[in-house]
Amino acid sequence: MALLPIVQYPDPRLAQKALPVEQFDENLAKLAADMAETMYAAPGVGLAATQVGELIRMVVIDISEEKNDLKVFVNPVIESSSNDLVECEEGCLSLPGVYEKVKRPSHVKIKYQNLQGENCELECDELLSVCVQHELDHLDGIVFIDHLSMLKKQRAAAKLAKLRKEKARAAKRGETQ
Ligand code: K1U
Ligand code: ZN
Repeated sequence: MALLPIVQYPDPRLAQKALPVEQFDENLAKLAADMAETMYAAPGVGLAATQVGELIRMVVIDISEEKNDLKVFVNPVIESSSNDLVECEEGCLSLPGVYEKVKRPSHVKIKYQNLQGENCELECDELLSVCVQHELDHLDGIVFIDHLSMLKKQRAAAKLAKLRKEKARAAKRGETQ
């Protein structure tokens, strides 16, 4: 397995729409395993193939405390969404250090394929629902700050740039963060 570099905002690849997976082979399984390793190491609770520069429709998610409930969704589609919305604070491994509240449907039902190409369905609520919607957005070239007002989005992007500058300065001084 291998750790993959995570594409950072505003890299234009994050704004591209990913293509459907057609081949369910060992290369796909290897990418899923590498994405899972990368997600656990970050650490994060989800990762879309887009975030590792692979523009295909696959995401990995594990919201368990023990990090032993890996879910791999290939060609996922939201079949239905609840009318009620919830506001949750979200983060993103492509925008490290930026956290903002986003309103989304509280429940979603998804259809997807597993790594063997079998058709599956899953009802999602709470953190899984938020995470699924966040990761599926990545496959459509949407990052969570795209859901904010223009002003809040600009502030979030400015905060990210400031954090990066601080990190670069600290690295120059030989500090670790
Ligand atoms: O898409 C990503 O970059 C992953 C993202 C998923 C996500 C988190 C929270 C709300 C919506 C989507 C992350 O995992 S950010 C890191 C994070 O939230 C986290 C890290 C360690 C433990 C628990 C959460
Ligand atoms: Zn993200």
